[in-house]
Amino acid sequence: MSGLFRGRTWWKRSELKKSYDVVIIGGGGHGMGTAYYLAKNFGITNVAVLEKNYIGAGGTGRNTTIIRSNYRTPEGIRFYERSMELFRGLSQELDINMMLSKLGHFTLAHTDSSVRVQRERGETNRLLGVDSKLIGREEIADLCPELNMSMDVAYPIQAALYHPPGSVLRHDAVVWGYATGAYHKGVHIHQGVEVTGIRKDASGKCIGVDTSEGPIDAGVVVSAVAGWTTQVCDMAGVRTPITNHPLQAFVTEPVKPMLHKILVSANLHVYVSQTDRGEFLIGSEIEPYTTYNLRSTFSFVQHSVANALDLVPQLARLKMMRQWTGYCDMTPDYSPIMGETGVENFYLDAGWGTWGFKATAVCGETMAQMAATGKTPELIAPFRLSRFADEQMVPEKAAASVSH
Ligand code: PYC
Repeated sequence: MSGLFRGRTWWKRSELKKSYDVVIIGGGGHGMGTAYYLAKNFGITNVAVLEKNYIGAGGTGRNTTIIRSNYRTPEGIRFYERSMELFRGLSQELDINMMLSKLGHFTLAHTDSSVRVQRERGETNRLLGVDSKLIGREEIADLCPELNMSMDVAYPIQAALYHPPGSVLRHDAVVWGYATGAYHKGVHIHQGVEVTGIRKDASGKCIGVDTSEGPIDAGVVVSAVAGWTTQVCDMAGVRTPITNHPLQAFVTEPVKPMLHKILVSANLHVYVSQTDRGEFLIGSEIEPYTTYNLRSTFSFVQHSVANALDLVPQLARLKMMRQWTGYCDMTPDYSPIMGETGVENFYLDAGWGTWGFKATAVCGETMAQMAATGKTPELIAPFRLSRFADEQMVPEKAAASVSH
């Protein structure tokens, strides 16, 4: 028994049982959301969430906290819009203040081709009822006077996709809210328990997991481990096209509220927002190499500071406070992989790259439905693993975070 992380929670520790109806691997927002909606929507409470580290240790605790639904494909837009709907009611539902701030989101375009892409995104967004449109320089300057609109920079801002519902909310509150909600409905949450194998019967059907604390039988196993997906899938004999890249970010010292919009630049590959605490949160694109090394790099700081200062030069004198790195399980089309895996009763919630936090709520809801019914919910059918073999990808690169 690994005692390291036991006892950190405020709730009573549950006994690790030998058998559960559903075992969820991964105690991040997606895993906890799945457990919560299994209990809430389906009355299934004989559920264990197994987390090898502590709750929210992975991508859930290492993101920009941005939620938005201004994606490029109809499949992506519908999916993330459902997440926004769920997020809006979550503070009340889970009785924990998520501190949702509806700031509005700009995707800045600095080249003609980017303007075309943002215009197309806006049109598709509006067709599907999502508030988002291309705006020009004057309106940008009006809505965000802090932005540097000078023409005397390498890439002047030409236009922006403006998405007024774009918001930030507390990532820790989301995972702890779901965890607490699930716990009070009877779900067992086990921190410090590592999955070491996926158990199958002679026919190849998944029947449970091996763990650092012994084998556990399960009717259904859901993997929601983001950066660790390829390891868990290897245990199950499931092949995915995922590669794991590091993504870095940093925050400055806190100052008075100054920037009231969330900024992402499609061409400079940088994002900037000001947190409720007053810190500026700045980051850029994933690193081009694959690794499980979480070391921060100077080249990242150099690149993202230079680009952030092109956008908001007033930040020049702020001190950097913290820098961190997370893992991104990248897919070829920048859309997630959800649902069936080819191994009966083993389901996948993966491929979250740099866009996983905003999907937390809808993933919880849909993966719970998948685990409870064995049927693929319509919203996630386009994200099936088999789409790569069938050549039916869902190309989201133009709208997934800073990856343009
Ligand atoms: O999807 O909005 C996003 C995002 C920004 C930085 C990383 N992901």
